Amino acid sequence: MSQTRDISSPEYLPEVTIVVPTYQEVDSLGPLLERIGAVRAGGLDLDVLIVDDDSQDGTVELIASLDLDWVQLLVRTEERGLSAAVLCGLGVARGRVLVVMDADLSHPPEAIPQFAAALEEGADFVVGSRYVPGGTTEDGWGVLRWVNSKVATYMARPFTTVRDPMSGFLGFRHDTWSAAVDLDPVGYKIGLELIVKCRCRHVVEVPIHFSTRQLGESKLSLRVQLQYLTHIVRLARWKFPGWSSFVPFAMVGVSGIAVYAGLLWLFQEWLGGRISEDLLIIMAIVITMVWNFVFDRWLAFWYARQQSIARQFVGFLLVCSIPVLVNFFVTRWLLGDDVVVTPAAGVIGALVGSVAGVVFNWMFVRAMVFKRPSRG
Ligand SMILES: Nc1nc2c(ncn2[C@@H]2O[C@H](COP(=O)(O)OP(=O)(O)OP(=O)(O)O)[C@@H](O)[C@H]2O)c(=O)[nH]1
Ligand SMILES: [Mg+2]
Repeated sequence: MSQTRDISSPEYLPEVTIVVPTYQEVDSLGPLLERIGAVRAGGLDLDVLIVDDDSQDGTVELIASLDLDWVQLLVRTEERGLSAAVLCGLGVARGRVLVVMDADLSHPPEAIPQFAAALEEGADFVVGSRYVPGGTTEDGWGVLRWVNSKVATYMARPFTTVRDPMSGFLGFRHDTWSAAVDLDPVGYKIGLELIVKCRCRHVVEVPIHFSTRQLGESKLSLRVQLQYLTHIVRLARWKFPGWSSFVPFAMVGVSGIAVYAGLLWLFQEWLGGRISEDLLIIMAIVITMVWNFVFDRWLAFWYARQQSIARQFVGFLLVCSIPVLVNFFVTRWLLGDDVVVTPAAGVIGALVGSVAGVVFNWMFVRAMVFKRPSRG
């Protein structure tokens, strides 16, 4: 198979291209390529694309000295970052099947023929998995890392039922990758991004033994882990745009009730008797509206942040004025008739206003104030 082809010819297309992102992995690359070489010798037509972020640790020299015609090194000097390096590699990879794996010998290359077979049998995407029967991790994982991995996995649940969505050992057909839309990975978890954005339905998990890195240093910093949260939020906004907007909207609404009741109470304590009750309620309402506007714009209507804030604010005030009026009169009635005392009056007033307003506000604010920019 691989031996009979002229792999330097531009017409040559390997069956599998393995993309290996590296940053200071010179110690691992030799043993890794040896093991991949054995898989290749076993009959799998493959080439390897190493995407190195200018490690300057002898990687370039090592690859040159090994002189393997099925290994290509791409050095990126402009930027750094795992996901970007992987995307860069995938962009030039030519295999019919694409595999992504770490360089640090955590992922067994011997599993790659199984990846190819699963894709052949109809899988859209293959994940080398620690958490399916037969999959294992090495002893000695600290509790912290284990908890970290579990929490991250649960956070990925709304997007995929894959047991090990954090895995960096991935396989998919070239055409699946070509169909990806809006790829925008931050940080580390390119697998999750690809499963979601390539709209993969049939994901197969191949059990692997995940070895703890023996050589070189981990690049998994706290910053990278925090980026995962940003990534999850972005994915949610992409996959569930309605809910990702409504849930923060409702939460901001609830927070507004607390702010309103608190302000009303505070103003009564400070200013009660010195200014009219109406003015007091109006002050609390205005501040609460500013609060809701700021947080709604930030969290619920993130996509409209490029638009004019002044126009949005005026629109917001107009749309919200109806539930606000309900709020105002209910609070005034409760306070005026001494039916209940603050802060209960504030809470009840705001609750009635909110219930009246939440659906109304949601529909009109979305349609008239924070308009979605058209795609493309
Ligand atoms: N090109 C490139 N590769 C990176 C970058 N950060 C990490 N890598 C590579 O991505 C793979 C995974 O990184 P690791 O540091 O092993 O991350 P991990 O597997 O989550 O953590 P440990 O195994 O504990 O170190 C390795 O092959 C790294 O060399 C980067 O910024 N650029
Ligand atoms: Mg690793």
